[in-house]
Amino acid sequence: MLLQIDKLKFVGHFRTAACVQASRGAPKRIVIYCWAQRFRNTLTVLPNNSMDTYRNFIGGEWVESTSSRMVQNLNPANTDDVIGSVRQATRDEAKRAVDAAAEAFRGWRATPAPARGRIVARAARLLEDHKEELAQILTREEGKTIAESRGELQRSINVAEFCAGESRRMNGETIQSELSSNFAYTIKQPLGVVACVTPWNFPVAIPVWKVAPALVAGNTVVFKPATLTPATGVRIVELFQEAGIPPGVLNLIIGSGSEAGDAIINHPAVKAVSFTGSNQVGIRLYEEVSRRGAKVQCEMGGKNPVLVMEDADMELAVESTAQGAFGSSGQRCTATSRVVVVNDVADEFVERIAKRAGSMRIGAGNDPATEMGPTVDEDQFKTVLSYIDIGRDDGATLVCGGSRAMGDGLDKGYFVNPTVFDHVTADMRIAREEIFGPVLSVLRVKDFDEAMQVANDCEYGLSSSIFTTDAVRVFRFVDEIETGMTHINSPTTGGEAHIPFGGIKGTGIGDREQGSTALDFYTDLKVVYVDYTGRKREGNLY
Ligand code: UN1
Repeated sequence: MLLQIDKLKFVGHFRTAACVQASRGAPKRIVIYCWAQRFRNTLTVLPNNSMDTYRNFIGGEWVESTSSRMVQNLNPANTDDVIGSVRQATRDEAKRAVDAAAEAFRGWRATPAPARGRIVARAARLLEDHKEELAQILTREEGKTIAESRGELQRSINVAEFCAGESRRMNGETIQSELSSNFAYTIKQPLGVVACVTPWNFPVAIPVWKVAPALVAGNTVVFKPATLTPATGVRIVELFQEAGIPPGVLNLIIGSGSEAGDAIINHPAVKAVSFTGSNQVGIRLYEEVSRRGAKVQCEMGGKNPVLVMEDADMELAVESTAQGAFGSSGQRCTATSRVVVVNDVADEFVERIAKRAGSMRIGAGNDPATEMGPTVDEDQFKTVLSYIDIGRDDGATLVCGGSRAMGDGLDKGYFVNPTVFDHVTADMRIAREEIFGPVLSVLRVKDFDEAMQVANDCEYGLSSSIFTTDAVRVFRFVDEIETGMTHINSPTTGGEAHIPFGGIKGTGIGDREQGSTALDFYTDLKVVYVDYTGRKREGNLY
């Protein structure tokens, strides 16, 4: 990983080489600093034993955890590549982070929103300046392709820019009264300390789309990234620090959900928790946090259907479905996991999607030729393979994939072949449960009505898509599909920074994230009645 020299502090001086100390503490890297008459050059050398041990950021200080519980941060494309190690933060450290955030709240709340927004705008610039560096880290620790990582970085920059702009639009309403010389208005106020608990699959974009609006709204934040992706989490916080976030306003705790996470979400000073992750964790978190009256926003699983009608542009339907199902190795809550296709075109669709899946270039994400990277870790890898077994056992027809991907350079990573099952029925587990891997289920139906019924027969409601050229069907689909977001003739994945994101049914709890709704979750609405008659009220106002 290439480090920039301005991030490092020299501890010696000499013409050819210097030991440097990482600005955040213990010796970590050796930089050889070459100087010659005509040029200056910096090289970064990472000795084998010089892995990062990620630190927590509490009250403006980078502090090493005292915990003895360590986990390694591995490259899922090659587990010999140990990126760093994580000491799982203790309950006490988590509590200290919340206390620091609580202490910083008064000052941050009093900072005008546009001034808060300016810091977030600076963070957006820094994300842009470090886009390639962060994309490389993302690919190395999460596995997605470098093109996907760059896309995620761009989306994060867009979100930060959008939120910075929102700081100048924290407007309320002025409302006419039933009484003369009276009116009412509303103001948006910050909540206090909020916790942002984020998953590994979008380890830059999701933290940014939670932390940026939380800060703009005037809250102080404790951010807990997934322990599988600590390096990106640390880098994001470093950039916000560099952007000028005051001490205590943004804190980082890297640790397990059961210990550090539990301590954060149950701390009485935490007024709101924004969570993205599995239903299993999200529902438990919701029960606990809402019980003590704090706000909760959960963005959870998906089982997103694509409908393919007989009048679809087949090439477009196949390409878009492959993109949605196998992009990010299917590890997106908006990934396509079901195709509901009418019988007339089912054979053709299955043949073409299987061919496309079989031709995908699988490999390490940092190879620009790679189309699909690995699954994120051993657990996820095993889960995906076990769902493939379940599909087979339940009687679905395996059309392609269905196994670990083997071959040159793949044996040290968690690669799964893109998999397509045909003749899946709505009662099968692979049609109902979120797999979070490159596994696509094809469900055949007789017509549009049956397609709608099958598509909606699902506990989740995040995203969906239809491929048709019939405008009547498009609008019936939009009307009837039970998902929070839907796409016409395009993949189920993706979203834009200035557009609300989220699902219904079992997918989402609480306000929508991003876009015009981004600040709703992070603010309380106060209503102010103003009476400027100067007299005792005569009329009846109930
Ligand atoms: C996207 O697919 O556009 O965890 C982003 C997830 C979602 C974010 C996905 N909350 O996959």
